[in-house]
Amino acid sequence: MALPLDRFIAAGGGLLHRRVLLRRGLVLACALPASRAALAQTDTDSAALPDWMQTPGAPFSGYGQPSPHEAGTVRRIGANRLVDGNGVSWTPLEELEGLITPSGLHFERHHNGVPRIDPARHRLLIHGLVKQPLAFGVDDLLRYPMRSRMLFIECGGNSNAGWHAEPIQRPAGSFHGLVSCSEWTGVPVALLLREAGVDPAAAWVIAEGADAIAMNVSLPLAKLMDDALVALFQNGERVRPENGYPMRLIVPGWEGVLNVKWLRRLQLSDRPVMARNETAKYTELMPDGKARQFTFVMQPKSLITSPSHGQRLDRPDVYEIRGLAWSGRGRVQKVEVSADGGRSWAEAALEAPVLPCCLTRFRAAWRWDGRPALLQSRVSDETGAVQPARRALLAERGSNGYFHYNAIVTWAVDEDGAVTHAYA
Ligand SMILES: Nc1nc2c(c(=O)[nH]1)N[C@H]1C(S)=C(S)[C@@H](COP(=O)(O)O)O[C@H]1N2
Ligand SMILES: [Mo]
Repeated sequence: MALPLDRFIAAGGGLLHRRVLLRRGLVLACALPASRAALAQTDTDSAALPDWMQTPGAPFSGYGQPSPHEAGTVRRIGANRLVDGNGVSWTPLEELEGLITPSGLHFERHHNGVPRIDPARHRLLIHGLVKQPLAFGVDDLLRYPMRSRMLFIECGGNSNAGWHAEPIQRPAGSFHGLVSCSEWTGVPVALLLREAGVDPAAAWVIAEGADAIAMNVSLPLAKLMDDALVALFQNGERVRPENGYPMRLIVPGWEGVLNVKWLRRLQLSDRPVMARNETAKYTELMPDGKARQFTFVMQPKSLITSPSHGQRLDRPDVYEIRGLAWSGRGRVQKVEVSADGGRSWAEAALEAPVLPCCLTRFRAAWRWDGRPALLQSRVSDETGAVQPARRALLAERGSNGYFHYNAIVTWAVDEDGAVTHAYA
């Protein structure tokens, strides 16, 4: 590889300046010649045309499915064997590109399974401290002005294996994949609340779902008036049953549990309801023995998806490091990557669009010299919040943690190119 890459070195361990990515031809030239030769042969030799070019292809289909060759790209399921319908499924983040999660791969978190709701019989009730209680069917809501936003939803329990004493050895998505990103379209909650007439004494809203446990949580009224949606559409089609069909609450940037699925009730109140999921669960025990409650906003987090656990670099070469960054506080401002365990950092390129409370794709060029490396990414958001090192997070939160783990993730590359999870 006779490329003049040395003048692009931006940090230790072979990280290259992000402007190298604009000169992609230069960087990837070393990987191309073999595939180029193979293509030339099948293109010109008609006897060698593959069988799928010998007869017409399959007929039309009413609803498309991924190629059967991609059947391995599925959610990883972690069902709770003790409680029916309780558990999670993780998005396989390491298999995906771009920033939108295909709806069929959106992570799932159910406390009591996916209800089979007849949309014609489903109602959203707005009541409590309002002038006039109102009930909305799906057809009623479809007549209101709508908004679309690309937003992530992240479970407060995402990445919680990071609290373990030893680094968990699992693919990136099976560790951090309780986050997904969709385009959500629906009716601003503020429109519906204004129509019902908010009583000045109201300060909280209790949101409840139509699943068998009628899961409920409390939210500050101000957030619902600001930017919450009752979503009817996900990535252009109606919300999937697993994700809240026929309507769910969307609270941009806030903890997953607050995005109540199968939404059936918004009750305005002067106080929170103290539901199970805001007392016994989704609270954090701090080192002083007190618990932190109502941790609404998801803090900045980033993660390299390639190379990541279980992948292998087949030879010393130039690689594109790829990953995702997000913050519930606003836009991603900067992602830095390190190949030497955090001793030196180079700025990654951010792929447009960079939207508030939305996954953001980052890329960096890296020349791996075949020696052991420790890959990390660190995000800063537009409010100045920076993703903490694991040591700093543990110092602040102690070792009782279960929710809201957002520390820097380290992938160790050994001299054979094998990638594992490490603490650095
Ligand atoms: N009604 C209801 N809403 C719910 C839940 C639930 O079990 N029932 N799970 C919550 C939790 S803990 C999370 S993280 C998100 C998950 O949304 P998803 O399954 O669409 O990814 O939904 C929230 N809304
Ligand atoms: Mo969650």
